[in-house]
Amino acid sequence: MNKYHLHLTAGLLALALSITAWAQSDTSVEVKVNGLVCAFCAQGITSAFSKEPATEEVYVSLENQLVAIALKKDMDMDNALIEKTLVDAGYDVVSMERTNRTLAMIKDQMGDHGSPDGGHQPHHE
Ligand SMILES: [Cu+2]
Repeated sequence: MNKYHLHLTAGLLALALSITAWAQSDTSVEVKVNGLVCAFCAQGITSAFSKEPATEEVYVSLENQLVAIALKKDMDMDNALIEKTLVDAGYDVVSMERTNRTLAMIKDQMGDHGSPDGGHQPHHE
């Protein structure tokens, strides 16, 4: 009887934990952009998003033309605001995806080996 009760408690706890995880807001927003060329692009985008209160961390992959924004816990950022920030900075938004992946997971998947050097075109005024 005692043993059975323990198992039931563990089961309920697992269920409660999975519901909590499901109810959580998105972890990151991954945005594919056009026009990312050099490290200055990455810096500009990083600082633009760093001004937003919901931003935890920003990761820019030049190789993959990807901007990933990690959101603070229980905070969110409008898709429209993300798009506007990028468009205002001079980049086109190709696609936007909300995921539960952390920036570390995204970085791992990108397999970026440092930022590409040279080839810096004068696209900044
Ligand atoms: Cu640039």
